[in-house]
Amino acid sequence: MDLKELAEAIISGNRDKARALTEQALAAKVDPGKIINEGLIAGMSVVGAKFKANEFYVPEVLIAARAMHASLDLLRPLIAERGIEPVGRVAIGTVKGDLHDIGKNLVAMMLEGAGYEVNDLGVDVKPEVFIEAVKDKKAQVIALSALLTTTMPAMADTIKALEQAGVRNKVKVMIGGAPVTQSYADEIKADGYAPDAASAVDKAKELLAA
Ligand code: B1M
Repeated sequence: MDLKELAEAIISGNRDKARALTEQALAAKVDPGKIINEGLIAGMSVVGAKFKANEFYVPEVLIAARAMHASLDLLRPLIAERGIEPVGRVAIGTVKGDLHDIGKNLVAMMLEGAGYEVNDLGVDVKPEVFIEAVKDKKAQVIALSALLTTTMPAMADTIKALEQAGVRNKVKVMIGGAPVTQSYADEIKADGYAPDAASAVDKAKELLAA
């Protein structure tokens, strides 16, 4: 079965079509891993590229992600049942003191669309919660978002707390958010910085390959 139509439904944000095509593919006994790769990930990577190129804006990405989730909701139980391994495990959150979550949610959606298992820890996340995600949930990448210059230091605090908990070498730390820069990432010894949601997917891939 050709999954291009599913990818197209996701790109155009057609939730009902994405759900119906996923049901059809499952009825035709197409492997859920293949549906994810050739339908969901293929679609969301086009969305990411268009977002980077300013051809898509936040609303289009949100609508595409909604269609992607409609399909993923049908596939999730089968993924768990068949033990299909995710591309990687990411724990994401907006740092302590910061309540902005629109950008963080976009990054989470793009990562999910790229095949990552994403543990969204929410907003105002204390360093201890990130430590738990590494210890208990085996997160391989910690993704920190901050939108305020006053909460950027919480990124450095989180990295220090990971060091003090003895888990810094078990995880890659990626940071982002409007006031965050590559030079700030270098300063606080984060492993990577991404300027936008699509680049965050590339950066996670790069960090896990390293
Ligand atoms: Co706030 N706010 N806000 N706010 N707010 C800003 C950030 C601000 C720039 C507005 C301004 O003054 N011009 C300013 C910060 C100034 C500064 O620090 N220099 C500000 C302020 C001051 C505040 C309050 C302190 C206001 C007050 O109460 N006096 C307060 C703080 C509350 C708190 O957090 N403790 C506050 C509150 C709020 C609302 C609750 C009203 C609301 C948030 C709603 C929500 O998120 N659910 C809000 C909003 C909406 C904004 C603006 C208008 C928009 C932010 C946004 O969602 N952008 C913002 C001004 C602006 O940016 N125009 C502003 C869209 C989003 C898609 O972009 O989040 O940058 P962004 O995410 C991008 C990239 O940055 C990147 O990818 C995303 C997509 O490409 N990215 C990552 C983000 N995280 C990443 C992580 C990664 C990688 C990439 O890897 C881990």
